[in-house]
Amino acid sequence: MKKATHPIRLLTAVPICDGHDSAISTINLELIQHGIEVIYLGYHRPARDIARAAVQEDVRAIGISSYNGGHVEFFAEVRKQLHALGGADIGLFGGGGGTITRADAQIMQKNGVDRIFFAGTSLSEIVSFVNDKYGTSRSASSENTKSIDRRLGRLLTEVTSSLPRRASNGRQKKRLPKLVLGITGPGGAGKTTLIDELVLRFLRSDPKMRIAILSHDPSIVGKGALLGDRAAMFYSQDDRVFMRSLSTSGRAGGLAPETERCLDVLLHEPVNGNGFDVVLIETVGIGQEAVPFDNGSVDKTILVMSPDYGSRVQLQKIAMLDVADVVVVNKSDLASARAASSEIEHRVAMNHRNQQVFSTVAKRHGDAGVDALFDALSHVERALPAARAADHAPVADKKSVRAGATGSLPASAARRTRTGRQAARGTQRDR
Ligand code: B12
Ligand SMILES: Nc1nc2c(ncn2[C@@H]2O[C@H](COP(=O)(O)OP(=O)(O)OP(=O)(O)O)[C@@H](O)[C@H]2O)c(=O)[nH]1
Ligand SMILES: [Mg+2]
Repeated sequence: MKKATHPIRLLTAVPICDGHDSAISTINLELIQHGIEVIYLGYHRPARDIARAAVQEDVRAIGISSYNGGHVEFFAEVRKQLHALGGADIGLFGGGGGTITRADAQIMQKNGVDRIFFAGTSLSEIVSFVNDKYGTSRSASSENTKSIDRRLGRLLTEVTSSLPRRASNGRQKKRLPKLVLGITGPGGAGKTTLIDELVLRFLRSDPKMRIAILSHDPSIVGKGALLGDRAAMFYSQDDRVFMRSLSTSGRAGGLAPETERCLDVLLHEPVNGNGFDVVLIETVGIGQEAVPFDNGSVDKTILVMSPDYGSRVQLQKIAMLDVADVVVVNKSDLASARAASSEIEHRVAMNHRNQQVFSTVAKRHGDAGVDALFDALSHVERALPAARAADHAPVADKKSVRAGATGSLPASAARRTRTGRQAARGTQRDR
């Protein structure tokens, strides 16, 4: 079989009712140090969430660390869910100290588990197994599956590979009324936690709503990466949410070289049924100079900050503060938050762009600040169809539709023709 040209992608997790994550954290680290991309789902994860995530991420295999018993049934359930979701060709392996006996392991291997590792195994043996077993490219076996997650997962792999972009066969690039949000901010500010809370609210607001998330974590070209945003997500583990984790492959600025192609697939590919209503893009933790969505690819940019940015002087240096449509001061439960909010409000007021500032506690369920942010974003989402209609209308019509919308049109309508910064400014003027 052919040696794969891209890093092996694995998904790792700890089963439901099990908090033993120390072993898998050590193993994750060893794997990424050997050039493997690991999407870590975290602990206390049901079989369906593990299988769904593996299919969406289009990983080569799933590694499960299981210590609290029930492993024979649990691994079998993951295998069953993989079949149901069109991911029968995804490998499954794992370990769990002395909890998984050799007799159990034999049963598990009959049930579709590739290998179980026992206490005392060296980490290098695990890495060798992964390289030997999963280091070859796959044949495209599940193209006929009905599972949208599977087909979309495979397609994203195709467009993120270095192979030339698959021909689009002249498919119509009709821009449906979908809200695309770009969420950025320094590492650890709470971007993922906030996205998860927004996803919960979007899902509740409409029982038919489908959401896509493109999430980024850093990596160096040709090296492994820990793609860990899924571990901080709970509500986003839902059949109506499609999430894909991307590594930046050394690209500065917050996004990956393939982000735009992935967004194009999420917005326009026919495999995606009726498409997604909301697409959220999370950047890596950014530095002061980064302006990740400056190409106008999103409707709204949200800068998430934590109160511990330093002093007022630091605020003068953060480029995104000039560009973001919305600034979120997260972690408002911290002592320094009140002063931070007023400093940030003062700072953005100097831009004269009516940028909105919200104070949130994303880690608190049902937080009023997150509710207020969500309300503002849903308002933008509701205004999108009119905005897009205006964008597709002849020039003369556009003027009348825009005027008729009482100045509440979002920047999105214009984003194919204006730069992100221009679009963002237009939005603020319109509001
Ligand atoms: C550390 C530990 C804890 C820590 C966990 C810290 C953490 N965040 O992970 C703490 C103290 C918190 C803890 C709590 C509990 N624990 Co505990 N814990 C252990 C202990 C001592 C070691 C596990 C470990 O991490 N080993 C280190 C790893 C690196 O070594 P290893 O296990 O040999 O792993 C190797 C292979 O198995 C393999 N491997 C393992 N996972 C994977 C995954 C993949 C993908 C691959 C490829 C390979 C692989 O590779 C490793 C490299 O050699 C075990 C006992 C034991 N010796 O196994 C009990 C043990 C697992 N715990 C146990 C219990 C009962 C509990 C508690 C319920 C105790 C209590 N009453 O509160 C709680 C439950 C916590 C929870 N929420 O689930 C029992 C489980 C019994 C059972 N299955 O019925 C055990 C077996 C102890 C015992 N003999 O009673 N525990
Ligand atoms: N005190 C406090 N902690 C929070 C809040 N929101 C998130 N956190 C915590 O901050 C840490 C980082 O949260 P994430 O959501 O992973 O942050 P992130 O910005 O996505 O991080 P990266 O993707 O690594 O850049 C986690 O431990 C969260 O629980 C909050 O409102 N208050
Ligand atoms: Mg994150």
